[in-house]
Amino acid sequence: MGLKIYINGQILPEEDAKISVFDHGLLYGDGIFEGIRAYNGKIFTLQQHLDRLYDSANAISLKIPITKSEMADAIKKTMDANNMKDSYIRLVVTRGVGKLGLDPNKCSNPQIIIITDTIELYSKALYERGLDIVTVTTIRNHFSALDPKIKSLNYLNNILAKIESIHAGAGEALMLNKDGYVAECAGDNIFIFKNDTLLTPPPSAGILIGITRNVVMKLATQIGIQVKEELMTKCDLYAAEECFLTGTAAEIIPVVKIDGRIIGDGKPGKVTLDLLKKYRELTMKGF
Ligand code: PXG
Repeated sequence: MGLKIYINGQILPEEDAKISVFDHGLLYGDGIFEGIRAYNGKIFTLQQHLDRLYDSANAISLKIPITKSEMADAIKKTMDANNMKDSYIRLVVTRGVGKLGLDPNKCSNPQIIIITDTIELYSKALYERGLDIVTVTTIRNHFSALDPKIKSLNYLNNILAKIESIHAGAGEALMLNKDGYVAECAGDNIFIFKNDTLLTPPPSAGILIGITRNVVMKLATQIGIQVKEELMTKCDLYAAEECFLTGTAAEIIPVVKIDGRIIGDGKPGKVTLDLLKKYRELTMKGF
C-alpha cells in the first residue's frame, strides 16, 4: 500500500502528491526541512524540531502560513493517515510557485509537505561493527555564505561531501570548516571521548545544531560524563579513545576508523554503547 502524503492541509495518495515544476524549492533549493522520528506513536523532541524549522524559515525570510501547533497537528494527522507508529517524518516547506528568477517575492504560496516513511542510513551490522569515515576536501559551508544552522533545501554542500566519501569507500564524510577545524559529517554531528570527557565542536565551528547532539550532551551529563564544546583538528580525532556520530535517523553510530587510523581498540567504545542504550531507552519512554 502506498503512503499518504500531506500537502497544504490535504492528505493525498503518494502518486497524487505532486509539486509544481515552478516551485522555487525545486528551481533554487529555496526552502527548509526537518527530519523527525516517531517511536511507538510518540513524536520524539517535536518542540525542538518545530523551533528549529521556524528559526530556519525566519532566517530565509519565509513566513510559514500555519502556527507551530497547527504544524504539530498536521504531523499527527499524517501519521494517523498512514497508521504508522514508528516513522521518519520528513517535513518540507518550500518557497512555493513563482515566475523564474531568484526573487522570493515572485512566490506567494509556501508549500507544506509532510512525508511519514522509514529511513535506514546505516545497516544494523554497522552499529555493531562501527563506521569507517574519511575527511573530505569539500569544506562545510561558511556561515557567512549559507549558515549550516539553517536546515535548508540546499544540501549540495553535504551531497558533494557524501560523494567523496562514497568514492573513498567510506561510510560517512567528515567535513572541516574553512579554518581546518572539524565541523560535522555530511548528515550527522560528531563526538569524541577522551580523558573522561566527551567533546564535540561548538556551534561556532559552523554546524547544524543537531537535536540528537543536544539530547546526547544532556544524557552524558546525567550519567556523570563531563561534556565540552571545543574546536578540534582531525588529529584530535585520530587520538580519540572513542568516536561516534549523532542524528535523528542515525541516532548514535560508533566510528572505529578515521582516514585509515583505528580509533581506540577498533571496536565501538563503552561510553558510546552506554549512550546508545540510554538514548534508546529515552526514545521508548518519550521526551
Ligand atoms: N548535521 C547535518 C548536516 C544534518 O543534516 C544532523 C547534523 C543531525 O541533526 P539532528 O537534528 O537530526 O540530530 C543532520 C540531520 C533527511 C536527512 O533525509 C536529514 C539529515 C541527515 C540525513 C538525511 O531527512 N539531517
